[in-house]
Amino acid sequence: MNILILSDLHIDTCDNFGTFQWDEMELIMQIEGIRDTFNVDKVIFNGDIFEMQKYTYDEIKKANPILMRYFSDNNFIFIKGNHDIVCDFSVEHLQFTNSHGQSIYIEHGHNADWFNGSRLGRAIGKFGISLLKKVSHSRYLMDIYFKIVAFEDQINHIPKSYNTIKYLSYALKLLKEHDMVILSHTHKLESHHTYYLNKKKRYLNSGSCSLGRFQGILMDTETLKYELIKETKESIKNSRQMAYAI
Ligand SMILES: [Mn+2]
Repeated sequence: MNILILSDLHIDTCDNFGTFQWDEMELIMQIEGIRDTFNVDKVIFNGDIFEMQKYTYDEIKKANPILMRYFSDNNFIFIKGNHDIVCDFSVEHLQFTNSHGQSIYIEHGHNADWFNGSRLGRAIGKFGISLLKKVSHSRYLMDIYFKIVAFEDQINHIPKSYNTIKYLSYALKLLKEHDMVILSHTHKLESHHTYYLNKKKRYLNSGSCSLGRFQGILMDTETLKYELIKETKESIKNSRQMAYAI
């Protein structure tokens, strides 16, 4: 079975407080292109798909009617992230075993940290965001906020606090039971292989499709062969133009 894993879209209401930054049709065309080209059997959205810390589901739906219709018309799987934990059609995690007995485990990954993994931590976070929304017109206060949650680098927009060994050790704990663990949440596209408990183990992170990025994982669940997708709105546009030129 070929699966496509995408995560951390943070679909919002397209105001300047959000980070989605995708045109609905452009995103749908990109997903459909990959489904066709690679014969994808199942698309799995691994959490933080809807930015429900900042907006209600209805607000998001109203701002993205084509995309939300596309989601409901297709048989996609949605896994809960810390930003859309209240979503009523998503599951906590996904586990399946292939015909060779290899176990593949997929979850968003916020349970690795207290702030996002506990009810109290998330409530504090949500309260902070509601305050921030009120002051988002102030450049001065927003500058302070961006200094606090500083990105590790300006190109990949990975928050400093997410680039830690914490998620690697959490993945390693899960790998005691599974052969392949796929997390998201950190917005950092990565893959690690290791021999652990006498078996080859793999930890992948599907990165993020926010801020105009298109990152994810394509995987054949039988062979566990995979490919990391790393594109941007611009690179997609450029390759389309090249195709037209030919
Ligand atoms: Mn998250």
